[in-house]
Amino acid sequence: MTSSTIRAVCPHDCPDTCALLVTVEGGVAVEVRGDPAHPTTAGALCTKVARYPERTYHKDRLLSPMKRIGKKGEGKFAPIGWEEAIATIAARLQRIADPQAILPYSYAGTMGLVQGESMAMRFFHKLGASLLERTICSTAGGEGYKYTIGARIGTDVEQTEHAKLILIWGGNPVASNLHFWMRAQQAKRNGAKLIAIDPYRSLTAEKCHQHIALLPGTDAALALGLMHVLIAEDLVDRDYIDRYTEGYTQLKERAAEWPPQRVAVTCGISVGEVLQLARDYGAAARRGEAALIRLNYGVQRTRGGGMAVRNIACLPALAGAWRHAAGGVLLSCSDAFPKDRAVLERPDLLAGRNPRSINMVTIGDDLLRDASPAFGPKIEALIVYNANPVAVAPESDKVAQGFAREDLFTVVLEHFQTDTADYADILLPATTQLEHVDIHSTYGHLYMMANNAAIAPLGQAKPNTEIFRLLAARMGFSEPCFQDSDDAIAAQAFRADDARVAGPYWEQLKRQGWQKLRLADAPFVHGGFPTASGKCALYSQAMADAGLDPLPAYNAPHESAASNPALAARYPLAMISPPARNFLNSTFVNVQSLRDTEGEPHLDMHPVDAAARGIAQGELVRIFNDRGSFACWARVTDRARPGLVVGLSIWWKKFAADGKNANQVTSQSLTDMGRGPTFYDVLVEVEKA
Ligand SMILES: Nc1nc2c(c(=O)[nH]1)N[C@H]1C(S)=C(S)[C@@H](COP(=O)(O)OP(=O)(O)OC[C@H]3O[C@@H](n4cnc5c(=O)[nH]c(N)nc54)[C@H](O)[C@@H]3O)O[C@H]1N2
Ligand SMILES: Nc1nc2c(c(=O)[nH]1)N[C@H]1C(S)=C(S)[C@@H](COP(=O)(O)OP(=O)(O)OC[C@H]3O[C@@H](n4cnc5c(=O)[nH]c(N)nc54)[C@H](O)[C@@H]3O)O[C@H]1N2
Ligand code: SF4
Ligand SMILES: [Mo]
Repeated sequence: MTSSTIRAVCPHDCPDTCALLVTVEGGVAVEVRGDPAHPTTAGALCTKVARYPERTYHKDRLLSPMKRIGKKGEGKFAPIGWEEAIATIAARLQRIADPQAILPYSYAGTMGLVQGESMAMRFFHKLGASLLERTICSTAGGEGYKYTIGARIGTDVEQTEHAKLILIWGGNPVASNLHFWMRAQQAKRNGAKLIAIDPYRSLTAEKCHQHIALLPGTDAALALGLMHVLIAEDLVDRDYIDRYTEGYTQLKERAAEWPPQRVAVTCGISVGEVLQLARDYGAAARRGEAALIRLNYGVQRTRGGGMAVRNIACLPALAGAWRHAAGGVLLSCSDAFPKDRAVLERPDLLAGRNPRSINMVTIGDDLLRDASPAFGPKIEALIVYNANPVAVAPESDKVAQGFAREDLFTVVLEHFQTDTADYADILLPATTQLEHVDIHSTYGHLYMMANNAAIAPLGQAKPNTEIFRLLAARMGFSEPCFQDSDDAIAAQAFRADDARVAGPYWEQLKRQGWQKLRLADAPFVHGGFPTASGKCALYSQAMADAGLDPLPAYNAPHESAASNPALAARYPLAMISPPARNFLNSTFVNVQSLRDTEGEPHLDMHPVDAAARGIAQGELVRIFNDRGSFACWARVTDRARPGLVVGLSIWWKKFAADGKNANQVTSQSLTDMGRGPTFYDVLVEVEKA
């Protein structure tokens, strides 16, 4: 049998974007390995993607277009042909008078620039459909970071092992950023100190030298406390501040309002923890050692998440940590890639029209809204791809009610019959990464990545691009861009005239698999921040212009004992639902071997909180608030600090005893910046089920 090795890329929403080597025998993908030659992948994959063939050849893969034959949500379908599927969708969309009543709903099921928002957005732009604000993950922190630094650019992950102090702030890299964690462990072996800042003793926090378990949503206050101590104890780098920052005088006044005592009370930690953290951080930078902050998305899923990231991003400039290539901060490096959105998505096809935007976080409310002058037309058609909103969007009861509307026409492009697919009128089989071409930028390393198709599409599955090409043709869209092949789109994804790319890249990238962007080793050794002033904005005029506090501040959670005592009297426990190690958001939940490892849906709670409610280890409990309830199995453990419960996520509802998951109780309230979700800003009560 002929055997070949194909260069591919992990498509998932993970900062690591691994380079894959796919072994194909007789047209079948038999093994997926990490490329040992790719510096950040280093030959290692996480357990999830090592199982990619198991997912691809899963017995439940959708292999034919289908139409609904049962009630919405029931999940009963009958196969139809592609011709009937495309004709039905086109006819239905053409009957909708105002195209703004049509809404795409997509996120990062694949991070590929081709199978993500290329042909799909061309189609929706030409149609004049509502725009989707793709806010469900990273916009709060992204905006906060940009106010301070100017763009989502940070420390190169390949420098990690040279750091001497690493703050892992709001992230659990053992589960969700494995290849950074491998390097952080190398740094540890080289003598670095690792400190986790996380309300929960995660798999990562337990392996760090120190764990600071602050209350959820209080990171902005901790950062203010660190500024206070750095300034009071003269641990700041005045030369760096003078040259490369703006607003230090105003910042000093603001930081003076946050002495360690106040910070300790706000964050629910000790004064000693605040002092020690500031001294560790300032002293490392002062000694000329690299102090690195791996800032992650755990800090930005509460109301004040934007400000928290903005504040934390000020710290390296204050301490002069950017002077070292391994110092500074890494949240996301996605702006390092010169993506050509104008070519990929063709917003010019709007031709002067200015459709409304719908925030994907509030899809629950928005699906239930009637037409009004403020809102525009009622949503009549929803086309979902690369996303599973019925499982992942907040306040899930409302989301499910919206999807169940009889007058809503729903199309879902999927690999599997997810909780969302159950509500489709037309369900279309999409190809996986092994079956299509793509090109990737990343948010955790600095390589352009090429994905070659390893195998032919299974059954009748088609790439997202091909499905939108067929729809465009059926609807008579005649612009040449609707005929671009996936290969042609990939070749246009990055701006070849940008110095970081330096010329046509695609043919070579396809053969090599990966290619590092041309960038300096350290981004801000000599300032050069991509802000309006070129300086790190300790005071931000852009924030003042946007009606925000221009200085670092603390925006308390929507729901916490301190910010809403009346609510906390009824629902005294804070709940967070961060990613489970064996799933990727809701992807892989249906892969049996991974579900077996993850076990049943569970809720971690502190022994004191469990005892107060008569709850014993392993008992079924009900978690509830005014928005809804869900059931899972209690794990009594001091991993969760008292007053906090933790339900690792995101489970498919259909695999749970009561058909529900953690998003039953999460809220549609938004963050202070970026209109992002507040998944970890939730008060609940727990009782025996
Ligand atoms: N295995 C796996 N990997 C994933 C994912 C997955 O589902 N599974 N999801 C992917 C996606 S979409 C994303 S966005 C990234 C997310 O990547 P990260 O942002 O690194 O997310 P987590 O790994 O869950 O780490 C979040 C940590 O923040 C903590 N946390 C919660 N609230 C707060 C808070 O208020 N302050 C602080 N300091 N910490 C808090 C949680 O307890 C958790 O340990 O991971 C990606 N990688
Ligand atoms: N409670 C709670 N809720 C959360 C979070 C949390 O921490 N707690 N995290 C939030 C975050 S950070 C995020 S990013 C979102 C993630 O939410 P989503 O982006 O919706 O992520 P997934 O749940 O992984 O669903 C992606 C779907 O896309 C499908 N897919 C993958 N590749 C393709 C393809 O090529 N074509 C098509 N048509 N489909 C494909 C997969 O099969 C999968 O079902 O969830 C959010 N929801
Ligand atoms: S999910 Fe992340 S760690 Fe796992 S293979 Fe994909 S990119 Fe690598
Ligand atoms: Mo995410």
